[in-house]
Amino acid sequence: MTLARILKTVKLFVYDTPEATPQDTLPDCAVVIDVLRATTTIATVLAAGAEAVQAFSSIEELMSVSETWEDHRRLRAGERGGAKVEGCDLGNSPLECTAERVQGKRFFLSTTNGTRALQRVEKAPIVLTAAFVNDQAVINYLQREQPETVWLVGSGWQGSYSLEDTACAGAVAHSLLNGLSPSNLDGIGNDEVIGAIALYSQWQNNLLELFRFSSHGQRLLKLDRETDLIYCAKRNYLKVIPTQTELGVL
Ligand code: 3SL
Repeated sequence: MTLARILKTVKLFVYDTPEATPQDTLPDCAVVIDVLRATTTIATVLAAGAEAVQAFSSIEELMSVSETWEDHRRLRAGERGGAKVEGCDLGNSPLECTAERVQGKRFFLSTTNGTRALQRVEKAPIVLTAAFVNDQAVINYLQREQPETVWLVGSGWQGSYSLEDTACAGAVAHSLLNGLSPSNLDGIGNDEVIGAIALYSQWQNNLLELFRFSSHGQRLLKLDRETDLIYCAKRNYLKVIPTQTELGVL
């Protein structure tokens, strides 16, 4: 008798925007990425001790659901076009989410693209969020749990591609597949995986520079948010793995 290890191989797909994801199927695990800045903020808020993050694509819905929470137990964060939405306590800067501010609170969040991307895959059995600040924690989770099909979904900007989200997808794919080699072919679900790994490999030691080139990085620089870019470029800074339960809504 010959005995061998069963090697489960992950099948990875990268979708640069939520709109690019297939409509008729879902993966075992969807990882939503919005490096600038929604998923960086989500990881920061949870690491700082918020009770949960509840994400909404519409501000109106955020306002009406959060209304039922007492004032001292909630924070409302709303962003459109990079700026804070009137009537909210916060915009979408992770740097504003200190432990003193968020600890024990429910964090109601609506952003231009990130929360829309979450909504797109909310019915997947496992939904996680990733950014560079918590990339290693998410990679460790995927290596440990070994879901068979994984989608890495960039949030993009209003339907178009965002460099920083695809680079982060590339970081996760690079670790899970151990770089690109012919022995990894089984794990590559679509060509975007190869493109994302190539992008990440080119910029992995200079993420801040990449953010400065990106259209959303430039938008944030115009809004004087350079310190946000610097923070979002930190690698493996937080150990948190945001999942459906902690995200609250999904
Ligand atoms: O689009 C989004 O979801 C936001 O993260 C954009 S911003 O960085 O807050 O401007």
